[in-house]
Amino acid sequence: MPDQQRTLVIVPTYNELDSLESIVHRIRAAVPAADLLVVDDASPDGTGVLADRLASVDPAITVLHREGKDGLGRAYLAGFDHALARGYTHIVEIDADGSHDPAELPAMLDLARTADLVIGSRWVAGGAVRNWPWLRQAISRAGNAYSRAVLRSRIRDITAGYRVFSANALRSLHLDDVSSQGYCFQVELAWRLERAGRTVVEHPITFVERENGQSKMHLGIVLEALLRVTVWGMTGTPSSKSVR
Ligand SMILES: Nc1nc2c(ncn2[C@@H]2O[C@H](COP(=O)(O)OP(=O)(O)O)[C@@H](O)[C@H]2O)c(=O)[nH]1
Ligand SMILES: [Mg+2]
Repeated sequence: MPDQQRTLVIVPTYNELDSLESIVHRIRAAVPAADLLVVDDASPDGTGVLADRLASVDPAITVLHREGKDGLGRAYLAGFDHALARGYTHIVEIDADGSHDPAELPAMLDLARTADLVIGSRWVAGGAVRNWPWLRQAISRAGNAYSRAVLRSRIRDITAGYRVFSANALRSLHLDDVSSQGYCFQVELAWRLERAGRTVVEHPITFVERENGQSKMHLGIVLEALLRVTVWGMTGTPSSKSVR
């Protein structure tokens, strides 16, 4: 990792008790100079308690406890506020369930030296998915194809949740205006940056389906994305006015 980068890796959690310790150790091993923020939404299974225990023995780890389950987008927005207030230059999004291999992070952070957003992408050459149910693959492929067409985007994996943002790019977005709550949040941020002429690059990854715990994906999340993307495509908003 380049010396001038100060990186915060944000790990959102909701009921990830059986995954958290492993992913935290893998992240720390892959990017030892990076700090790590767990954003837990009061997981009933005690994930937040485990996160506190991990933080108590590693000063690089901090835990943000939120009052209850409030969606992935809002968890990340809280994490971004934390990162930007503390002067990090690069902010990483990564799932807690092991689907995103932290070993890709040095390469992604290297790309982030000259990009505003680096997406760990399943749907570019060299990218892949492993053990993902066909329905999830179909939703992802269809969602990306629809977004590309309706939003006139060039991004192949605009819903991906494995990312590096430059702090400058996040600052340029008016994060208070971000309306999406669920996974559509990922589409909104990437599209706003792309429309503003920011550099968005995709780095091929192999996405591996979780071995422990349950997915939080549900029909409402898909419908939110479908509705919002359709409206954005028709109205042209969220407008580039929202990006400095
Ligand atoms: N803090 C928080 N994390 C969430 C929430 N919803 C999902 N996550 C986390 O977001 C990541 C991706 O969720 P996951 O259920 O694996 O989604 P999938 O990979 O699309 O099936 C995991 O680390 C989850 O624990 C939420 O409402 N709050
Ligand atoms: Mg998952």
